[in-house]
Amino acid sequence: MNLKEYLNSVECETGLLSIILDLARASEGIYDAVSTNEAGKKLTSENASGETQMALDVRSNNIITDILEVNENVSVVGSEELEDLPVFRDSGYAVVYDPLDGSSLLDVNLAVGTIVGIYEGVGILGRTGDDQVAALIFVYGPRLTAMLTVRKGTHEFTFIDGEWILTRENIKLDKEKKMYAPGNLRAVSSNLKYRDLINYWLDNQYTLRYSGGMVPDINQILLKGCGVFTYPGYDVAPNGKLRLVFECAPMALLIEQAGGKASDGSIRLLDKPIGEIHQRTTIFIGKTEEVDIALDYLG
Ligand code: AFP
Repeated sequence: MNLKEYLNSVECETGLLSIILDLARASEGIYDAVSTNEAGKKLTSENASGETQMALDVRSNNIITDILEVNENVSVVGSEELEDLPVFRDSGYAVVYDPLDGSSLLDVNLAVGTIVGIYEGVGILGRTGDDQVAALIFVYGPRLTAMLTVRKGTHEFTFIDGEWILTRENIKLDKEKKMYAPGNLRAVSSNLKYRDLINYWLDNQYTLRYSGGMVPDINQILLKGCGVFTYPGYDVAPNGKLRLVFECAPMALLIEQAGGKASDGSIRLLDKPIGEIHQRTTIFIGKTEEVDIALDYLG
Protein backbone atom coordinates (compact mmCIF):
# COMPACT_ATOMS: atom_id res chain seq x y z
CA MET A 1 0.00 0.00 0.00
CA ASN A 2 1.34 3.47 -0.84
CA LEU A 3 0.85 6.71 1.08
CA LYS A 4 -2.14 7.94 -0.93
CA GLU A 5 -3.85 4.54 -0.73
CA TYR A 6 -3.32 4.50 3.04
CA LEU A 7 -4.75 8.00 3.47
CA ASN A 8 -7.78 7.09 1.36
CA SER A 9 -8.23 3.86 3.35
CA VAL A 10 -8.61 5.88 6.57
CA GLU A 11 -10.88 8.40 4.83
CA CYS A 12 -8.43 11.27 5.33
CA GLU A 13 -10.09 14.58 4.43
CA THR A 14 -9.02 15.50 0.88
CA GLY A 15 -7.45 18.87 1.84
CA LEU A 16 -5.34 17.25 4.57
CA LEU A 17 -4.46 14.41 2.19
CA SER A 18 -3.16 16.88 -0.38
CA ILE A 19 -1.03 18.64 2.25
CA ILE A 20 0.52 15.36 3.41
CA LEU A 21 1.36 14.38 -0.17
CA ASP A 22 2.90 17.84 -0.72
CA LEU A 23 5.00 17.44 2.44
CA ALA A 24 6.23 14.04 1.19
CA ARG A 25 7.19 15.67 -2.10
CA ALA A 26 9.00 18.46 -0.22
CA SER A 27 10.95 15.88 1.81
CA GLU A 28 12.22 14.36 -1.44
CA GLY A 29 13.64 17.75 -2.37
CA ILE A 30 15.21 18.21 1.06
CA TYR A 31 16.71 14.71 0.94
CA ASP A 32 18.34 15.60 -2.38
CA ALA A 33 19.57 18.93 -0.95
CA VAL A 34 21.02 17.31 2.18
CA SER A 35 23.44 15.38 -0.02
CA THR A 36 24.87 18.55 -1.62
CA ASN A 37 28.22 20.07 -0.66
CA GLU A 38 26.34 22.89 1.12
CA ALA A 39 25.81 20.47 3.99
CA GLY A 40 27.99 22.11 6.62
CA LYS A 41 27.89 25.64 5.20
CA LYS A 42 26.97 28.25 7.85
CA LEU A 43 25.29 31.56 7.06
CA THR A 44 25.58 34.84 8.95
CA SER A 45 21.80 34.93 9.45
CA GLU A 46 19.98 33.72 12.59
CA ASN A 47 16.58 32.09 13.02
CA ALA A 48 13.79 33.30 15.30
CA SER A 49 15.48 31.61 18.25
CA GLY A 50 18.75 33.42 17.61
CA GLU A 51 20.53 30.35 16.29
CA THR A 52 22.97 30.66 13.40
CA GLN A 53 21.36 29.17 10.30
CA MET A 54 22.93 26.60 8.01
CA ALA A 55 22.51 27.08 4.27
CA LEU A 56 20.39 23.94 4.26
CA ASP A 57 18.13 25.25 7.07
CA VAL A 58 17.09 28.09 4.79
CA ARG A 59 16.95 25.95 1.64
CA SER A 60 14.85 23.29 3.40
CA ASN A 61 12.49 25.91 4.77
CA ASN A 62 12.06 27.43 1.31
CA ILE A 63 11.39 24.03 -0.29
CA ILE A 64 8.51 23.39 2.12
CA THR A 65 7.11 26.93 2.16
CA ASP A 66 7.14 27.24 -1.65
CA ILE A 67 5.17 24.00 -2.00
CA LEU A 68 2.65 24.76 0.76
CA GLU A 69 2.06 28.36 -0.32
CA VAL A 70 0.34 27.21 -3.53
CA ASN A 71 -1.75 24.54 -1.81
CA GLU A 72 -5.20 26.08 -1.40
CA ASN A 73 -5.81 23.94 1.68
CA VAL A 74 -3.04 25.64 3.67
CA SER A 75 -4.13 28.66 5.71
CA VAL A 76 -0.88 29.47 7.47
CA VAL A 77 2.61 28.10 7.91
CA GLY A 78 4.89 28.37 10.90
CA SER A 79 8.54 27.47 10.81
CA GLU A 80 11.30 27.31 13.36
CA GLU A 81 13.29 29.32 10.84
CA LEU A 82 10.72 32.13 10.48
CA GLU A 83 9.94 34.87 13.01
CA ASP A 84 6.25 35.11 12.13
CA LEU A 85 3.45 32.95 10.72
CA PRO A 86 2.84 33.87 7.05
CA VAL A 87 -0.95 33.72 6.51
CA PHE A 88 -1.91 32.57 3.04
CA ARG A 89 -5.68 32.12 3.42
CA ASP A 90 -8.42 32.60 6.01
CA SER A 91 -9.35 28.90 6.05
CA GLY A 92 -7.78 25.48 5.71
CA TYR A 93 -5.00 23.91 7.78
CA ALA A 94 -2.16 25.50 9.72
CA VAL A 95 1.11 23.65 9.05
CA VAL A 96 4.01 24.14 11.46
CA TYR A 97 7.45 22.60 11.00
CA ASP A 98 11.09 22.41 11.80
CA PRO A 99 12.35 22.06 8.23
CA LEU A 100 15.74 20.60 9.10
CA ASP A 101 16.10 19.44 12.69
CA GLY A 102 19.63 18.47 13.69
CA SER A 103 21.31 20.73 11.16
CA SER A 104 24.42 20.92 13.34
CA LEU A 105 24.91 17.22 12.47
CA LEU A 106 25.07 17.85 8.72
CA ASP A 107 28.82 18.48 8.56
CA VAL A 108 29.50 15.13 10.23
CA ASN A 109 27.07 13.24 7.97
CA LEU A 110 24.70 12.03 10.71
CA ALA A 111 20.96 11.51 10.13
CA VAL A 112 18.74 14.61 10.31
CA GLY A 113 15.05 15.17 9.71
CA THR A 114 11.96 17.32 9.27
CA ILE A 115 9.23 17.60 11.90
CA VAL A 116 5.65 18.67 11.02
CA GLY A 117 2.46 19.36 12.97
CA ILE A 118 -0.89 20.11 11.28
CA TYR A 119 -3.89 21.91 12.84
CA GLU A 120 -7.33 22.71 11.41
CA GLY A 121 -8.04 26.40 11.05
CA VAL A 122 -5.68 29.36 11.09
CA GLY A 123 -4.50 30.17 14.62
CA ILE A 124 -2.02 28.24 16.73
CA LEU A 125 -1.63 30.46 19.79
CA GLY A 126 -3.81 29.51 22.76
CA ARG A 127 -4.27 25.96 21.44
CA THR A 128 -2.51 22.77 22.54
CA GLY A 129 -0.68 20.02 20.71
CA ASP A 130 -3.77 17.87 21.24
CA ASP A 131 -5.47 20.02 18.60
CA GLN A 132 -3.15 18.58 15.92
CA VAL A 133 -5.00 16.52 13.32
CA ALA A 134 -1.75 15.04 11.99
CA ALA A 135 1.96 14.85 12.73
CA LEU A 136 4.89 13.64 10.65
CA ILE A 137 8.64 13.24 10.75
CA PHE A 138 10.84 12.65 7.70
CA VAL A 139 14.16 10.91 8.36
CA TYR A 140 17.11 11.69 6.06
CA GLY A 141 19.31 8.69 6.74
CA PRO A 142 20.61 5.84 4.58
CA ARG A 143 16.96 5.67 3.47
CA LEU A 144 14.31 8.37 3.16
CA THR A 145 11.52 7.37 5.54
CA ALA A 146 8.56 9.00 7.27
CA MET A 147 6.52 8.42 10.39
CA LEU A 148 2.91 9.59 10.05
CA THR A 149 -0.19 9.82 12.21
CA VAL A 150 -3.60 11.21 11.27
CA ARG A 151 -4.76 10.11 14.75
CA LYS A 152 -5.33 6.55 13.52
CA GLY A 153 -2.11 5.00 14.79
CA THR A 154 1.52 5.69 13.85
CA HIS A 155 2.90 4.19 10.67
CA GLU A 156 6.21 4.18 8.78
CA PHE A 157 6.48 4.86 5.05
CA THR A 158 9.65 4.40 3.00
CA PHE A 159 10.48 6.16 -0.27
CA ILE A 160 11.25 3.28 -2.64
CA ASP A 161 11.75 3.67 -6.42
CA GLY A 162 9.92 6.97 -6.50
CA GLU A 163 6.95 5.91 -4.36
CA TRP A 164 6.07 6.15 -0.63
CA ILE A 165 5.33 2.60 0.56
CA LEU A 166 3.80 1.58 3.91
CA THR A 167 6.61 -0.37 5.58
CA ARG A 168 5.56 -0.55 9.27
CA GLU A 169 1.87 -0.40 10.24
CA ASN A 170 0.43 0.38 13.70
CA ILE A 171 3.73 0.79 15.50
CA LYS A 172 3.47 0.03 19.24
CA LEU A 173 5.88 0.84 22.07
CA ASP A 174 5.53 -2.54 23.73
CA LYS A 175 8.98 -4.13 23.66
CA GLU A 176 11.00 -4.92 26.81
CA LYS A 177 14.48 -3.74 25.72
CA LYS A 178 15.92 -1.04 28.01
CA MET A 179 17.14 1.92 25.92
CA TYR A 180 17.64 5.59 26.72
CA ALA A 181 18.39 8.80 24.85
CA PRO A 182 19.49 11.27 27.55
CA GLY A 183 19.62 14.80 26.10
CA ASN A 184 21.15 17.81 27.83
CA LEU A 185 23.52 15.76 30.00
CA ARG A 186 25.21 19.04 30.98
CA ALA A 187 22.14 19.57 33.19
CA VAL A 188 23.36 17.00 35.73
CA SER A 189 25.70 19.68 37.05
CA SER A 190 22.78 21.51 38.63
CA ASN A 191 19.80 19.19 38.21
CA LEU A 192 20.65 16.50 40.77
CA LYS A 193 17.38 14.59 40.15
CA TYR A 194 18.53 14.16 36.55
CA ARG A 195 21.87 12.90 37.84
CA ASP A 196 20.00 10.28 39.91
CA LEU A 197 17.98 9.24 36.86
CA ILE A 198 21.15 8.86 34.75
CA ASN A 199 22.63 6.69 37.50
CA TYR A 200 19.46 4.56 37.53
CA TRP A 201 19.88 3.89 33.81
CA LEU A 202 23.59 3.14 34.26
CA ASP A 203 22.99 0.85 37.25
CA ASN A 204 20.34 -1.05 35.31
CA GLN A 205 22.49 -1.55 32.18
CA TYR A 206 20.27 0.48 29.83
CA THR A 207 21.55 0.73 26.23
CA LEU A 208 22.57 4.30 25.35
CA ARG A 209 21.17 5.50 22.02
CA TYR A 210 21.55 9.30 21.62
CA SER A 211 22.60 10.89 18.32
CA GLY A 212 22.01 14.59 18.95
CA GLY A 213 19.19 14.53 16.40
CA MET A 214 15.69 14.35 17.84
CA VAL A 215 14.21 12.94 14.62
CA PRO A 216 16.47 9.85 14.33
CA ASP A 217 16.36 9.36 18.11
CA ILE A 218 12.55 9.34 18.30
CA ASN A 219 12.37 7.35 15.05
CA GLN A 220 14.59 4.72 16.70
CA ILE A 221 12.30 4.52 19.77
CA LEU A 222 9.29 4.01 17.49
CA LEU A 223 10.97 1.33 15.37
CA LYS A 224 12.55 -0.50 18.31
CA GLY A 225 9.25 -0.29 20.21
CA CYS A 226 10.95 0.79 23.43
CA GLY A 227 13.07 3.43 25.11
CA VAL A 228 12.86 6.97 26.43
CA PHE A 229 14.13 10.35 25.21
CA THR A 230 14.70 13.10 27.75
CA TYR A 231 15.62 16.74 27.47
CA PRO A 232 15.30 18.43 30.87
CA GLY A 233 16.00 22.00 31.87
CA TYR A 234 18.62 23.26 34.25
CA ASP A 235 19.68 26.47 35.96
CA VAL A 236 20.93 28.10 32.75
CA ALA A 237 17.89 27.04 30.67
CA PRO A 238 14.98 25.97 32.91
CA ASN A 239 12.75 25.25 29.88
CA GLY A 240 15.41 23.28 28.05
CA LYS A 241 16.13 23.83 24.35
CA LEU A 242 13.45 22.08 22.32
CA ARG A 243 10.46 23.96 20.84
CA LEU A 244 6.93 23.00 21.86
CA VAL A 245 5.25 23.79 18.53
CA PHE A 246 7.88 22.76 15.97
CA GLU A 247 9.47 19.73 17.66
CA CYS A 248 7.84 18.40 20.82
CA ALA A 249 4.09 18.54 20.09
CA PRO A 250 4.34 16.63 16.77
CA MET A 251 6.65 14.07 18.41
CA ALA A 252 4.22 13.71 21.32
CA LEU A 253 1.31 12.91 18.98
CA LEU A 254 3.33 10.31 17.06
CA ILE A 255 4.46 8.64 20.30
CA GLU A 256 1.01 8.69 21.96
CA GLN A 257 -0.55 7.22 18.82
CA ALA A 258 2.00 4.38 19.21
CA GLY A 259 0.80 3.80 22.77
CA GLY A 260 3.56 5.81 24.44
CA LYS A 261 3.65 8.89 26.66
CA ALA A 262 5.03 12.44 26.50
CA SER A 263 5.32 14.87 29.41
CA ASP A 264 7.02 18.16 30.13
CA GLY A 265 7.86 16.81 33.57
CA SER A 266 4.65 18.12 35.12
CA ILE A 267 1.80 17.73 32.62
CA ARG A 268 0.95 15.75 29.50
CA LEU A 269 2.86 17.50 26.75
CA LEU A 270 -0.15 17.57 24.40
CA ASP A 271 -2.09 19.50 27.09
CA LYS A 272 0.52 22.25 27.29
CA PRO A 273 -0.94 25.59 26.14
CA ILE A 274 0.87 27.27 23.22
CA GLY A 275 1.52 30.77 24.58
CA GLU A 276 4.27 31.83 22.16
CA ILE A 277 5.03 30.26 18.79
CA HIS A 278 8.75 29.73 19.54
CA GLN A 279 8.37 28.73 23.19
CA ARG A 280 10.67 26.02 24.50
CA THR A 281 9.71 23.07 26.70
CA THR A 282 11.31 20.28 28.63
CA ILE A 283 10.29 16.82 27.37
CA PHE A 284 10.25 13.24 28.59
CA ILE A 285 8.89 10.97 25.86
CA GLY A 286 8.80 7.29 24.88
CA LYS A 287 7.46 3.99 26.17
CA THR A 288 4.97 4.77 28.96
CA GLU A 289 6.67 2.68 31.64
CA GLU A 290 10.05 4.31 30.90
CA VAL A 291 8.60 7.83 30.95
CA ASP A 292 6.95 7.06 34.30
CA ILE A 293 10.30 5.96 35.75
CA ALA A 294 11.88 9.21 34.52
CA LEU A 295 9.02 11.27 36.01
CA ASP A 296 9.38 9.45 39.35
CA TYR A 297 12.97 10.71 39.53
CA LEU A 298 12.36 14.19 38.12
CA GLY A 299 8.89 14.98 39.45
P1 AFP B 1 20.29 21.46 16.00
O1 AFP B 1 19.13 21.59 15.05
O2 AFP B 1 20.88 22.78 16.41
O3 AFP B 1 21.32 20.48 15.53
O4 AFP B 1 19.69 20.87 17.37
C1 AFP B 1 19.09 19.61 17.29
C2 AFP B 1 18.11 19.56 18.45
O5 AFP B 1 17.18 20.61 18.32
C3 AFP B 1 17.40 18.21 18.50
O6 AFP B 1 17.26 17.62 17.24
C4 AFP B 1 18.28 17.38 19.42
O7 AFP B 1 17.59 16.37 20.12
C5 AFP B 1 18.84 18.44 20.38
O8 AFP B 1 18.81 19.69 19.68
C6 AFP B 1 20.25 18.14 20.76
O9 AFP B 1 20.61 19.10 21.74
P2 AFP B 1 22.05 18.97 22.40
O10 AFP B 1 23.03 19.39 21.33
O11 AFP B 1 21.99 19.92 23.58
O12 AFP B 1 22.24 17.54 22.81
